[in-house]
Amino acid sequence: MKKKIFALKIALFALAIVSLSCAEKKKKVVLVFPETNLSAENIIPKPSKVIATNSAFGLDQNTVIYTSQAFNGFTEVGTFLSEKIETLTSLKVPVNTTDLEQVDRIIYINQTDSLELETKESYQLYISKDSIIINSKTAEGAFRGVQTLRQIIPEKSNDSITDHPMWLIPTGKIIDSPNFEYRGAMLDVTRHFFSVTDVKKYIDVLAYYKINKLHLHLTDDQGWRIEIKSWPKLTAVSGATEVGGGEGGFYTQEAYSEIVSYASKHHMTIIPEVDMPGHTNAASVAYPILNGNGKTLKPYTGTHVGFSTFDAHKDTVYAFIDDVVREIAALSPGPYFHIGGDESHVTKKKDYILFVNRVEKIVQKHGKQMIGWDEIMQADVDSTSIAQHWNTKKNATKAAARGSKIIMSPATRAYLDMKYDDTSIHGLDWAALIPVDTAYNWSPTTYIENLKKEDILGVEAPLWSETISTIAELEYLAFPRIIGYAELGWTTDENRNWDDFKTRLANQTPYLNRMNVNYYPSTLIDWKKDVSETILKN
Ligand code: TNX
Repeated sequence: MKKKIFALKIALFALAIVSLSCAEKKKKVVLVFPETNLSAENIIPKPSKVIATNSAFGLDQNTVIYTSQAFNGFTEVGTFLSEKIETLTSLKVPVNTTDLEQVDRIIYINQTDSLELETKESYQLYISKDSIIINSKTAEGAFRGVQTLRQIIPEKSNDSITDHPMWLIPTGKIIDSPNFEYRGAMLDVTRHFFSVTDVKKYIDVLAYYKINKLHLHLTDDQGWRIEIKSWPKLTAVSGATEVGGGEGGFYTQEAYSEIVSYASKHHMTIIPEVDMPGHTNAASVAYPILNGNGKTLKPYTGTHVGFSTFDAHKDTVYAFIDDVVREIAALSPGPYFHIGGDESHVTKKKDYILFVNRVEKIVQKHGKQMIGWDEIMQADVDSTSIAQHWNTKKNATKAAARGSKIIMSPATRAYLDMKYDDTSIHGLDWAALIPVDTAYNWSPTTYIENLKKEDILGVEAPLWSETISTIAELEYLAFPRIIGYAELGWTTDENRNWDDFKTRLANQTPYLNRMNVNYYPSTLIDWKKDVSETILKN
C-alpha cells in the first residue's frame, strides 16, 4: 500500500520537474481556460457523486498515461484509454513511457485498496489542471472509470491555439459505484444470426455505458449457433437455418472464443445460453434421438414457440447435454451457464422438473452457476442458481424465498424486441409497446413487491431477433433504450430522474453518430442535431 502511494508520488514529482524544465525550454503558451462544470456533463450512467472545481485539464500531445504496472490488467486499461483517445483526437498518448522529456500532464490509473471503494467496480476520478487520477481496487473498476473519462473528453479540441490543440476536460471529483453487479444485455443470435463483427460492435457501445454482461442466446428451434466438436451435426445441419429461410450461420469455437476474449478486454462476461428442454427443434433435427415430442421434426424457420422438447427420460439426452456444457464451459471463463428453460409447453411438468434438476447438476459439475428463465423455479433448484425474471412474478418470489438471486428482465419493461410505439418498423408487441421513457421509468428493486434489494442480482435487457437480421436493425431496437437500462443497472433509484436522463441522452448523438449506431430517433428526446454545436461545450 505504502509502496504504491510512494510510486505515485514519485511519478507526480517527476512530472512536476519535467513540466518545469519543459516550460523553460518551450515558448510559453498562455492558456486561458474557460470555466467548466463537471456536474453538468452528460455522463451515462449517472455517477454516485460529482463535485465540480470549474477549471480544465488540457489533454494534448504532451499528456502521458501511467498505470499501476504491478497489478493485473491496469496497463491494458491504460492502453485501452490511449487507443480511444487516439480514435477521438488523433493524439498518441503513450502508456508507461520512460521517456519523460515531453510530459506536461499525466493520467494515472492507480490501484488502491482504499476502503472508500465499496466494490471491485467502484472508482474515483480526480481531475485537476495537471493530472487525472483514476483510483480503483481492480482493473475492472479502472475500466469503468475510464468510460466516465471518455464521456467527458470533448469531441472537438479548443482551437483557439491552432498549433497546439487541446481537449479541455472539466476538473473536479467523481466518486462512483454500481448499484447492481449484474448489468446485462442479451442478444438472440439464433432466430437470425449475427456475425462476430456485429457482436463486437455491440460490445464496444455497451461497454461505453458500463454494461458488464453479454448473454448470448445460442440455440433455439430455428438454429444452433455454436460448434460442438463432439456433436458436429448441430452446426453442420442446424447452423444453416434461420427465421424467414435465410442462410443462418454459426460460431466456430475459435470465433466464439474471439467474442469471449474481446468481451473480456472490455471487462464484460459472456454468458452462453443453450435453451432446453423446449426451444430445441434445431438440436433434434440434427440428432433425432434427443427429441421428446414424439413427432418427426423438420427444420423450422417460423416464429412460433413452445412446440419442441427434449426427452427428459433418455440417458443419451443427458450425455449430450454433458458434452455441450463441457465444451462451452471450457471456452467461457465467466461463472455462469444459462440453460434457458422457458416456454417448455410440450414437456410434462414432472418431466420438466426432473430435467432441470438433472441439468443443474451437470452445469455445476462443469464448474458453473446455473441461470435459467424464471420457469426453472418450478424445479428444486439450488440457492446458488439464478432466476431470470421475464414473465411470471410468482416464480421470482419463489426464487427469493429459496435464496436464489434474480435477474430482472420483465418483458413489459426490459424487452428490447418490443416496438417503441405503433409506428415502429421492427419489433413485436405481445408484451407491450415500450417507448424510451417507459423503458427507463421503473425500478428493478421495487418492480416485484416483496423482493428485497439483496434478492436482485441486476438487470438485463434481452433482444430477441425474430424481426431483425442486420446490425442496423439490431441497433434500431437496442438504441437508445439500452442506454437507459445501463443506467437502471448502475445508478440508484434516488439518483435517477427521467428529465435529467433525457437531457444527457439527447447529448449522446456525437458519440452514437461517430460510432455509426443506427439509433431510433424517438421524438420524446430533444436530440442534439448538429454535432459541431453539441461538442463545442466549452
Ligand atoms: C418469449 S422471453 C421468448 C422468446 C421469444 C420472445 C419474443 C423468453 C424467455 N422466451 O422465445 O423470442 O418471447 O419476444
